[in-house]
Amino acid sequence: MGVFSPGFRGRSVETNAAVPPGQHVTRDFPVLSAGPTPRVPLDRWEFTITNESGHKTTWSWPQLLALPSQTPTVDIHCVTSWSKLGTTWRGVSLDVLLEQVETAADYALIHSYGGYTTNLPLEDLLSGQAWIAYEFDGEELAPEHGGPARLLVPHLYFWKSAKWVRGIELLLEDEPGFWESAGYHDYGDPWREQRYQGD
Ligand SMILES: Nc1nc2c(c(=O)[nH]1)N[C@H]1C(S)=C(S)[C@@H](COP(=O)(O)O)O[C@H]1N2
Ligand SMILES: [Mo]
Repeated sequence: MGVFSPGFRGRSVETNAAVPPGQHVTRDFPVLSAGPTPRVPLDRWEFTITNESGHKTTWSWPQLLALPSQTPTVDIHCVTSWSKLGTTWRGVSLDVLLEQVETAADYALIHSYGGYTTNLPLEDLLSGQAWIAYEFDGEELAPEHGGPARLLVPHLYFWKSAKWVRGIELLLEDEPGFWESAGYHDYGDPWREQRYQGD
């Protein structure tokens, strides 16, 4: 991050340098959902990690909120070409959740309420790179943006940040999710412009 004079913020060379190739900065927060917004009452909400042997570790809503949280400020990059810089969230690091799970898996398939899925290597969920986020900009996460809780994995294109997250399936072999099965890139690194299969 460079140093900005206020009048130039948003147009400066420094700002453009912070955006991956083919992306433009927006100040809006567009909503991109492949289907209707699922509504899950908090007393029935749960989040489950299933390991490769089928063993399940489940957190209720109060159990999730009782875990130590972090407030990452990160840039997000949608494959449709908008990037939003400096977004602030609150959530539980996947390091905290996965610490409670025994696994030798290399891959993760994320499942959402409503049926959306997306895949990524397990290591991309670790080392301070991913959160189960339940606040955006100091407010509870709005339903259209994935509330009550979504995955936040900002170093990959934003389709990997599954809204209305309900669980993670740990797998020995990679399995494509919803957009990955429809021709989008298996990994989706915005800095390498991995938008589609073959990029
Ligand atoms: N469950 C679910 N998660 C999802 C999606 C979706 O359709 N369903 N869309 C993805 C895509 S393509 C993007 S760009 C972001 C959009 O998040 P937003 O609507 O909060 O901007 O959510 C991702 N997570
Ligand atoms: Mo997207």
